[in-house]
Amino acid sequence: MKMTRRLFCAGLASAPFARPAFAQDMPLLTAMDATVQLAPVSYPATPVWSYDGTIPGPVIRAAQGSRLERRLLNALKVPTSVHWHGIRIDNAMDGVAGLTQDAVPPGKSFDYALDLPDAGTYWYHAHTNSMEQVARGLSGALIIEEATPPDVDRDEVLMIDDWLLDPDTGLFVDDFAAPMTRSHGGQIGNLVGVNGRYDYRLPARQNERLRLRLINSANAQIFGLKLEGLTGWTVALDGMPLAAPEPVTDTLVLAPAQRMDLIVDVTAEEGETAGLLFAAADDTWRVLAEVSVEGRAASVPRGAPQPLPRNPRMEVVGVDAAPVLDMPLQGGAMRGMEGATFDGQKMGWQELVQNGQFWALAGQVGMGKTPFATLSRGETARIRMTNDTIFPHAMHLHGMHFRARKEDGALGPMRDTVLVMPNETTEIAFVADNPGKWLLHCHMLGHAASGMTNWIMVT
Ligand SMILES: [Cu+2]
Repeated sequence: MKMTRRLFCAGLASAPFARPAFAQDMPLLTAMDATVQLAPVSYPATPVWSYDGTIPGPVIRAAQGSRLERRLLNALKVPTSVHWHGIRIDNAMDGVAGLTQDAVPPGKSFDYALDLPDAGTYWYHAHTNSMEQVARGLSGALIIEEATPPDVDRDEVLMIDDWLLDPDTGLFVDDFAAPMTRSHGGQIGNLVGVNGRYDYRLPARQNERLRLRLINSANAQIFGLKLEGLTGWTVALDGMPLAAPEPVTDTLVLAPAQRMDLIVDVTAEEGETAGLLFAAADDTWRVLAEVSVEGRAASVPRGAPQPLPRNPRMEVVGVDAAPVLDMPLQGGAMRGMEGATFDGQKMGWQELVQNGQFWALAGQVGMGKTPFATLSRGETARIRMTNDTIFPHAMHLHGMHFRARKEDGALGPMRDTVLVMPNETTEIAFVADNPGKWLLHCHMLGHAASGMTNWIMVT
């Protein structure tokens, strides 16, 4: 509480407005300016937008089945709101400015209170002008703990991000809205890091067992990852437990907003290189998080782990009989589209470009007045997303998790964000069991801001 109050005051000191009134007992989450050393120390520090003064924001841990309360206090000079990504949440708490709430003006607050039905790895981030606000640092991990956690020695959160910094000034390169990046793959940083550090290091002992909770909080970068000196199993995707742990044998792909829980045994000898590597743009593998091995925890590794306990409501039933709704993903550089509806008007490609819009979902650019689909509560629905663009898109559904349905009818793991590759079709199936207005959008945030955002209604 003392810490929270101190940060609260620090936030106010830098903000040009009067002290807002706030009631006592709800813990604060303060969106505030801060300065953080993201680049190596020989470079200048970076002014950021943060939660509670740190990049990433504080790790919020809560028990499955509990209720989480945070009072967002906006000490920034811009309006903001918080989205609790992947939580099957009460619609009013979803944090989407312009759909589920008004953005919180500077100096004002908003009380978030959410039930936490599912255990797993989630995250929270700004959902007002998120293309800029998330890039400037407004995100943090949200960890919902199982009543009976898996048998591991340590539980570590690795929030993977990239930052586009001017090396001379340390400032973020301020072209979040640049048409060039928004119409292409989105904004990719020139510095990659974990938990706010480009040189993240995790000390460990040989044969120690770690749970690694990977979160991709980057604006647009798809990370190809591999383990070195570690033997691992994937045990959950986007918070949701897999039916059986899957041995990590190949490159892991983590698209923006996706999460992946790994259980790893440290198999490297003391002094050997170990850690999480990522595929850099020049096709070399680079260390993302170094695991430095000192000493030994056990004489042998433990062998395959047990699956995590299931979450409730993980079945998607009645899929084969469910109607299929077509949602082509359209637009972007090099391919474009003939035209689409923006702001209630039919526009051709050139006119859309002049309006700073490059993408559409099923012929609709951005949120229209009417939803893409209206579903009855409890209904099973299928949405077939055909990627007619030459870029990958990480499609995220709010409020509910889905399973990808393969052509033979088999259902994939339950998750909330799926990567749809160019010229591919991904069909998602879900039970519309959560009433409200829910976004379905690309999590390449520049794409979302220039057309790739739609919504569905569950009544
Ligand atoms: Cu996209």
